[in-house]
Amino acid sequence: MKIKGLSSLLLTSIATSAQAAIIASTSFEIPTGYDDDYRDPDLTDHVLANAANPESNPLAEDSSFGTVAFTASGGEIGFSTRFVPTDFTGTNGLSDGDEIGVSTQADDNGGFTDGVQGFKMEDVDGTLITTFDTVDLTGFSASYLSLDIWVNSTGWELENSGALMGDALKITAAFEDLSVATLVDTTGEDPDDVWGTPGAPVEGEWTQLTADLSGHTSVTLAVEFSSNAGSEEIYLDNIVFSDTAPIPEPTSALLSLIGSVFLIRRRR
Ligand SMILES: [Ca+2]
Ligand SMILES: [Ca+2]
Ligand SMILES: [Ca+2]
Repeated sequence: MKIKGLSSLLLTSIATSAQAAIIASTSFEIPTGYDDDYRDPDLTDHVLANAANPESNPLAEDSSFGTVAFTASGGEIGFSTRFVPTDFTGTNGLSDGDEIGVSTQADDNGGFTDGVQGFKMEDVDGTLITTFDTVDLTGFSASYLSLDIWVNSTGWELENSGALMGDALKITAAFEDLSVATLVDTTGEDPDDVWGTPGAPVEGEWTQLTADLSGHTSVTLAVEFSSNAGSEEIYLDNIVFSDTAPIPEPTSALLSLIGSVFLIRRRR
């Protein structure tokens, strides 16, 4: 698999047309959302199954709730989630109860940017990879991705426990020719140093991320997250594939351009 250079995807202009056509989207409003722990004793590399299991023993804390897979429905695209162990998985993984999947939890993120649900990952003790349905871009002369992301303001580690793999967030777009564009990769860096401008941290608030997908006939979005603490959490919401470039809010400044990716401060 070759890695496509971001320079080939430069966004050259921001259209002002109001006639945007939505090609595909999800706001995570259709799947069942939870504000609860998901538990899975399987520490091996595997695709996760949805859970809606009340405690069998109140003392055992063995309840498990989570929508980590979804078949496209109600106008929202589907997704699946895979757990991959890392050198800091130990005996934990998702067995210790982690809030992952479609979430109704709005107390720490100040509410979602669209509707009342989003998608959460935290305390994975390994790597979670959520892959969305491949979107057919055939017939669209231009196409763009927009997604909203909230990353907690916490002590993201470049190395966990000294010499173990660091916390990392990667967002990628895979195309019909098997090329892959990396939209965000915090490996070896603090999220505040990857996003935004110096002195303008983006942790602890919603950020809109957009990318130009024009010229491609299909795209598969994936979000990959490695972390090992409850405070290391992210939320996603309002993922939209459109034929028209997203228009920044009037008060928003263009904070940075990383290849094809605009990062726009979102003001709620
Ligand atoms: Ca939503
Ligand atoms: Ca865990
Ligand atoms: Ca960590």
